[in-house]
Amino acid sequence: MGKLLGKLKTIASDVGLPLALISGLFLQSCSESNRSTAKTESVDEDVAKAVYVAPGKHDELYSFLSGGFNGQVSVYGIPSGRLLKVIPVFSQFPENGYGYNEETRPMLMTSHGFVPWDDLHHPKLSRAEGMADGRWLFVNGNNTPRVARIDLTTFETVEIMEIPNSAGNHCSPYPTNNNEYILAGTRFSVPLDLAKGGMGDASLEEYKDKFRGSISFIKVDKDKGDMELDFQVLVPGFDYDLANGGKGPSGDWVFFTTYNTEKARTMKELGASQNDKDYLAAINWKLAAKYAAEGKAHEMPANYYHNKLDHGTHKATSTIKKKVRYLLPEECPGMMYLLPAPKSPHGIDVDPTGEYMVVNGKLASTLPVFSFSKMQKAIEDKAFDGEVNGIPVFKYDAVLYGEVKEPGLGPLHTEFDGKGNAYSTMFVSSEVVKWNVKDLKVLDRMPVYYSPGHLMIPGGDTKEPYGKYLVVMNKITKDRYLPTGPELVHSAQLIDISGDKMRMLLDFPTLAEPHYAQGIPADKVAPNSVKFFKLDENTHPEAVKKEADASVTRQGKTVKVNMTSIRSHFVPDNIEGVQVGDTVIFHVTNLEQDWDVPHGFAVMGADNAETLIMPGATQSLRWVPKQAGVYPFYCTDFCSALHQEMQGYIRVSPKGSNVPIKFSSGEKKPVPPPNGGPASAGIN
Ligand SMILES: [Cu+2]
Repeated sequence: MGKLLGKLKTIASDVGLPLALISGLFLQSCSESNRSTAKTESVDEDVAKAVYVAPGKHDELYSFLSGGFNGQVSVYGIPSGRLLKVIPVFSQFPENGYGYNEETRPMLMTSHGFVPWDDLHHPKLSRAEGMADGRWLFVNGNNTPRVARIDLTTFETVEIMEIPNSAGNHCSPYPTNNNEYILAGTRFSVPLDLAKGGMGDASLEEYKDKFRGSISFIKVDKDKGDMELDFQVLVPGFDYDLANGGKGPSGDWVFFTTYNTEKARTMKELGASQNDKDYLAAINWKLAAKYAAEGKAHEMPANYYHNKLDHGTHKATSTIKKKVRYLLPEECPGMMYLLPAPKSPHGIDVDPTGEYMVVNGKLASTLPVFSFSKMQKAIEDKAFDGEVNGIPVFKYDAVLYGEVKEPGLGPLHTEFDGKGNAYSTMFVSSEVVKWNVKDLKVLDRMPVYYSPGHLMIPGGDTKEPYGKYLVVMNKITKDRYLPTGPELVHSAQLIDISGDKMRMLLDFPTLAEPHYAQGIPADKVAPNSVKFFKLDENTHPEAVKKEADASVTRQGKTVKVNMTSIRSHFVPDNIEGVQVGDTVIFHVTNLEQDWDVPHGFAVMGADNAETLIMPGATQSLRWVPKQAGVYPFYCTDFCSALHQEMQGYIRVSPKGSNVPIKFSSGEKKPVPPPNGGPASAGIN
């Protein structure tokens, strides 16, 4: 390692650190084959037992991995690494019709129109007293700035809020210890037009004067989880990377890493790596909230969407917000400070005691650990080294607890095991490094495959980590799996951290590119799982609660089909009177009151995805037939032995024809028993 670091430093002094980073990757790929052999030897044979979850048994923990560019969250069982669910958040999802059907399309509305994609980076579990409570999962949309809430009783996205005055909502979403606020910071600074609202038009040459960042304070309803953008803090025009909340003594504070304090606007790769130190920004969120409540906040015009899924109707509605309040740090003394932090920091992680703030500088050779109590003292002593936009900058030594020396190359992110140890990912040297928070000594290293970004210890960002496992999310998987063309699957690795030395347990492939993850013991989530929606609580205006009430009605050029589904038929299943160019809306209510019996609905030629209707719910599919004919529709989700028979026909006649609306579904009579078994009631 010393040799590699020396090599990197030599290159770094000649050609600049960003190039050194790339060189680091090169060195890594050169030594891949050696590394692979060494690693195989160090995996002990009985690790299989540690991850084996027998058929019929459940995993110990849930883990929620961000999907990165697929806009989804994937849920894996730990320790098995089994994929349990994919939750679409910012992406349309053909599997269940999310973002395609009429009920969920409003979820993806933004001030830019319908945006059915995003780059989802960081999941964060809701909290009670600084501990994950398993109620909700908050996630960010990095590209079109949004924050979403997933309800963990249904594993559905129930709320999405667009964030105004933000571009690249990367530094997001971080809950305070009782979800008082979810904090969301901008990645890119942009010119803000405070008079007209939103992004202004400015020359890029004016970056240094006109561009600003924003940190959004989103209030969360204690009982229902509903979000509301309370106010923003307009911060200097840097780039904001990650955030983390304090705990215990530092519980009133949130910390944000910044890069590009140079305010470079071009070739940022080089331009944003000139300063020896960037900043860790510290905001006292309680004081900010107090300032906002006491009238220090200004108001500016805004235009952003807030989309919510109603529990009873299972329908989303969009509200457009036209104002946002903001605070200026220069007007709010004591609210915000800057700590000098080595070059381009990524992760900021506060240890379980709330005293130590670890900053992972991607281009730094040491890992600085700041002290919260020293920071408090430095405020008292006014140990400042100038200011930026009226925000005091601390003297480095006044707030530094110490540095971990030669931790590895390219430190990215740190989590804690609750036993006084920290674990950091080293992107360039592809390893996880364990070190002691008190004496800052490196205790152990584990090579991983390859280029790890974030790692996750379940509860590792809370005040009491569940320090048994560590999941590391790797960016590159060369040679770990069967090749699949130019692109290989991304990968997570599960490491046992219960002993003194780390033990590699398992590789498991992941969907898209996970950035961060959260983990929680299964017993905090599983008991609250919804098994089906109660039909009598379904308040969807188009719901049909019994087959006798099914109907087909025409209103002008729209034909509304209010249909039911139950194993193994639709009512009605014969429909006539539709014409080419009509808009047909199928409102399908699933009458089942049983766990795990959704029915799907798809019709030939529809340019939309199917919709998958959960038991007790109503979902709607819009279809515009373009040619005359008789079109089959059917259930897409296997539901019973007679699933193939769960189908119907809809007749489409030429425009202007005089075929009247007609619908039926036959009469009930016994279904002939298979092999002479007992008959059951059915329809033919
Ligand atoms: Cu079915």
